[in-house]
Amino acid sequence: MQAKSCDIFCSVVDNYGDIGVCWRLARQLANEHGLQVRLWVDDLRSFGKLCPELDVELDIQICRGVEIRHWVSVLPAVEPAALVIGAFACDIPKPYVEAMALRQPKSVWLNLEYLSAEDWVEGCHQLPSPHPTLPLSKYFFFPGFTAKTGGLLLEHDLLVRREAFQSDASAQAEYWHSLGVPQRVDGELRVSLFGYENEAMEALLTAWEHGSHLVTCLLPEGRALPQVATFFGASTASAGDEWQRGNLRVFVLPFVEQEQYDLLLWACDVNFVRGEDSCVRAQWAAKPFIWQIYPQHDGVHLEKLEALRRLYTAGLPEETAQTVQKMWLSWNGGQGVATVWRDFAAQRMVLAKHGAGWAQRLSQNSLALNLLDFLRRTE
Ligand code: TRH
Repeated sequence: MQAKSCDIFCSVVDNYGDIGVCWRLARQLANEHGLQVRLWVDDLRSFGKLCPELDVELDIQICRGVEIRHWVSVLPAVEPAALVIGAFACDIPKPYVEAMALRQPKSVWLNLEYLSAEDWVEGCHQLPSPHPTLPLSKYFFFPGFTAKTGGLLLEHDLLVRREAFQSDASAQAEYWHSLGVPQRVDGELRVSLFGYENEAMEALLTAWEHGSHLVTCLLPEGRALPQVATFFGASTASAGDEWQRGNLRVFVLPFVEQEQYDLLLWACDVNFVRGEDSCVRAQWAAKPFIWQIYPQHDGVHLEKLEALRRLYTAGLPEETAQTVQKMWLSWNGGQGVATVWRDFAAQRMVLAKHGAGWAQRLSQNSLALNLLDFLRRTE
């Protein structure tokens, strides 16, 4: 039987989240579900950061079982796929959309939306939007955290691999060795720090410096790096740099290939994450995490932050839930990060246990399976 075809369109707006989600989805549909996937991306350089084997000069290439197309303004005339996914409301070229309507059977057209834990998502998931002139509907597909949403991206064996890694001390030791980071000492806390510029950064680093335990901070190269470098009085900084002040030491890591980033999240005790995709990966890692949400001008991001916080902390003791709330708020433009950090770190065992159950519950709702189910029902 001929494999079902799928076109994913990704326009890179900012950072790595858009391509991060699309690349993950493309690999999963191709490698776990046998679809013939073409991924159209307008910015191959950003993509190349997550997938170093990509040749950014090529307009067409196959990578990890996915056909990657450089999406330039005029699309070549191609047969549209059975399943067409426009990521994050990107504009799919008009001639291609017209061809989708003519296809027999017509293409099933989804707009993959940004992730949000807000209540309204359940009501909007899978709603159709009829095309104004063509006999074709676009459906809104909302990822999410509850059973009535489209679920989350999760590779079929991820939780098993994570558990194996987290219960294997020598695999972890080997991992730290591969990064050139010293092995753990008693009482030390390992923290990964992936974020944007942050007003609370200096206060947090100072709290770590003067804390009672050694904090080893693993910092991927990127937007948070200049602030951390300034804290240590360094005028330039890059992967491989190491700094220490008091009880804080920092190792600057290269931005690694997407699958390798999971290992960092699995190996650390606490993870600072941002945006969308790294936030989900931190939840699969089942370690306490602090989310720096992608900021929006009108402050609506704080409602999204609180929506996930509410869902995630349900079932935790009130004191722990409040600590998570204060920690997330202080890291997203609020105050008092130094004090809250001490409380947060003290609760980390409770949070780690909770995180494992939370990941297990979320894993019941797979975005890729939901997409395929929708395709079967709609075709
Ligand atoms: O890069 P981001 O800030 O992306 C953001 C968000 O997606 C936001 O919702 C969106 O509106 C905005 O872009 C335009 O954060 P995010 O979503 O966590 O994406 C980062 C990706 O980078 C993720 O797929 C993990 C990956 N990554 C690596 O591959 N290697 C690394 O070393 C690190 C640190 C991350």
